[in-house]
Amino acid sequence: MAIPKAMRVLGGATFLVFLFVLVTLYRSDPTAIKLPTGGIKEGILPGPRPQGWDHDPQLDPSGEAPEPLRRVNGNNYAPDNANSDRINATLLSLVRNEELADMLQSMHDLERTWNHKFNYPWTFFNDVPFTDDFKQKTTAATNAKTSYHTIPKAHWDIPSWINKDLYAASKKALADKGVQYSEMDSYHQMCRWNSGVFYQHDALKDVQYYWRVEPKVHFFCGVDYDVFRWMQDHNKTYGFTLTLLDSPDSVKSLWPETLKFLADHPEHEAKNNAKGFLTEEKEKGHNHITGGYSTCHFWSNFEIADLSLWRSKAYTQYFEHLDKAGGFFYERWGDAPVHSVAVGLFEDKSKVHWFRDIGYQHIPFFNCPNNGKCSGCEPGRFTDGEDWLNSQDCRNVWFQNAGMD
Ligand SMILES: Nc1nc2c(ncn2[C@@H]2O[C@H](COP(=O)(O)OP(=O)(O)OP(=O)(O)O)[C@@H](O)[C@H]2O)c(=O)[nH]1
Ligand SMILES: [Mg+2]
Repeated sequence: MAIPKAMRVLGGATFLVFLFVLVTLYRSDPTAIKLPTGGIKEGILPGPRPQGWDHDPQLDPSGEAPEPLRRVNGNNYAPDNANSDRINATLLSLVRNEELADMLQSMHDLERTWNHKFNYPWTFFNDVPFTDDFKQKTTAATNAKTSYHTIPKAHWDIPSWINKDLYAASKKALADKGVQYSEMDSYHQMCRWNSGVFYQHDALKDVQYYWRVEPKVHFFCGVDYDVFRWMQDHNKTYGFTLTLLDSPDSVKSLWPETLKFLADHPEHEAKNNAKGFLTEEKEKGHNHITGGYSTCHFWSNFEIADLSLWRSKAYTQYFEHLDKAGGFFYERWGDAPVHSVAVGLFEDKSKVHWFRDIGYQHIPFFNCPNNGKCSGCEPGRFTDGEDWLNSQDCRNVWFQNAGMD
């Protein structure tokens, strides 16, 4: 039976529309996620959501970071390949001998999800020598090279210009205000070392990129591209997974000191900076205590960065200024707010990247993508702690100021 012409035309047009929709869907970039907007929908996840979000962006299906992506091909990333495609980069851990079991747990997760493919070396630091047991067991946990370094006293000790009486009085005052770890000398020393000293160690003098890994963290998602090469190929200098609020009392004078530094060195402020991330009031009252700092910071227990950032003139002078001001001891400045303020001011914000595809947990917060390569975490769950912890999420402030790249 012959089909009438009108029907044939209609059928052809329907087919063309169908083809167009199919091609559009196929070509759309799954990583180009829009910032969720709208009112808070009850019952999606517990706890208060960041202002302006109706759901966590990690609930949206996501894929890998944008091309180009360097992948394993034959033996190009084999551990003993002297001409491998690895670049000058390392996994880096400051850790105590007593944290061996927790370190092995972090290593197993990162090796399983990523590093058994790419075999980047592990570089371990400690303020005392590593035990043989620590060395043997961590070496056995990877096929990649491992190296172990004791931090020189000059890098770790409390600097000579710190006034001991003032420091003792400050520790007590901060502890009375409930600032966590403020009475532990080692915590202050660790924060100072992670802020501006670690890259001065000889072991890192020829290294360009590092991925900081703490004991007792989790990685949930298979990642099939060379993350360091990705940073280099995409002109990124700083990568993060989570951003949070900090205790304002721990950084009371960080922003005022930063403003003093900027007044002397206006040339260091980047044109396309992310100052709004640092100054928008996210939590009522914080900016009043801190003299204008939101306390939003990249949570630096996860940090993938280019060491040229910290070796730059801007950061070298900035760290020197902060170190002399003494707030690593008279307050409890963390390396997270110090690095974040520097990145937010001195770096072009387009060089900062949110690794949405790296599933990560440091108690009590998660970065958990909605992605078939992840297991062991719940997409879009920000914390498994108490509900109020959801309000500590600063990602929306970053996304609003710099986008989701
Ligand atoms: N060798 C050594 N490592 C330290 C010292 N203090 C801290 N670290 C390491 O520095 C990193 C950060 O210390 P944490 O105690 O985890 O600090 P935090 O992440 O702010 O605190 P938590 O929320 O309790 O994990 C970890 O990798 C520790 O193993 C120290 O005195 N010596
Ligand atoms: Mg920790």
